[in-house]
Amino acid sequence: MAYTANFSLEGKIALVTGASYGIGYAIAKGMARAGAKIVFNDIKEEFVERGLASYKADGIDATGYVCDVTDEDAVNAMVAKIEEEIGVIDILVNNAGIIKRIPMIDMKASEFRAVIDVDLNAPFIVSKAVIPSMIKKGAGKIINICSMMSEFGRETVSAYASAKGGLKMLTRNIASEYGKYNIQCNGIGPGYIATPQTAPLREPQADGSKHPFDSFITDTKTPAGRWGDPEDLAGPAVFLASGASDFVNGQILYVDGGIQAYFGKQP
Ligand code: NAP
Ligand code: GCO
Repeated sequence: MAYTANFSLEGKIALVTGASYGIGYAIAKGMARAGAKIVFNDIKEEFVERGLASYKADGIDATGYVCDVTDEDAVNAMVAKIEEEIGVIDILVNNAGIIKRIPMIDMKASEFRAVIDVDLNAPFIVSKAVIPSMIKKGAGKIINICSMMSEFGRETVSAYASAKGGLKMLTRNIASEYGKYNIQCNGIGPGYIATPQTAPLREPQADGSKHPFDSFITDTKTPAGRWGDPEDLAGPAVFLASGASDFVNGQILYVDGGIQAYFGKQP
């Protein structure tokens, strides 16, 4: 048997949350290419439909559900429906996420709570919903999409950094509590990736020049000298979803073009 068979996801069912587009979509596409059956959700029917059309165009027979990942009853109902219609979820990717870029002292508590709800409470809710069947099945893979902000702060992202820092520790705790059931829970920490979420940071200036943050990322902070593409995350996700990573547990795999290793371009 070719060694690459260890990276196969044939016969596995993968739920990727918030995967109509962006990072979730790229991860789901990579997992489909490795043989997984893709199931995804989005908060709006129109986005689920749009996602299904994209998957179909890419030759992927995905199944989509409308579900707000912060709504525990809706998540439990979705997981029960998936188990009834498709089968037990072997791989969960907690990808759905939001960010609000507001200086902390200007941020309303409700805005802070909204980010924590999607980026931290929801991975707890969805993981809690899928783990019992993984225990019964005797195996499972959970991948939490963390962030550079699981390690660093910066201006205006207090809620997001708090959530993603918490998600790193939730990842480690799930690994600790459920590793004995052959469930591996790891994180992926993307660097700066070109998606709708970061579009405001790449918006060209009125005079057509690069956004200062765009230059900051490409010219000062990232050794690769570029923004990441969502596709850059697919291979690491397939690895963490496959049998090749069965003894990897509680780790955050940073896919950041070298940002974390780099002090920053010297003057
Ligand atoms: P994105 O383009 O904003 O996509 C986020 C996805 O999550 C959308 O499909 C969105 O659906 C969905 N979503 C949001 N709230 C939801 C909810 N309550 N229930 C269900 N779905 C919900 O973001 P992205 O850049 O692809 O990021 C995906 C993940 O990677 C996020 O967790 C993000 O924090 C993380 N990340 C991103 C970067 C980056 O540089 N882009 C770097 C590190 C980590 P709607 O369109 O319906 O809102
Ligand atoms: C920001 C960006 C980042 C990225 C990502 C980096 O405003 O700083 O949105 O937070 O989304 O999380 O890893």
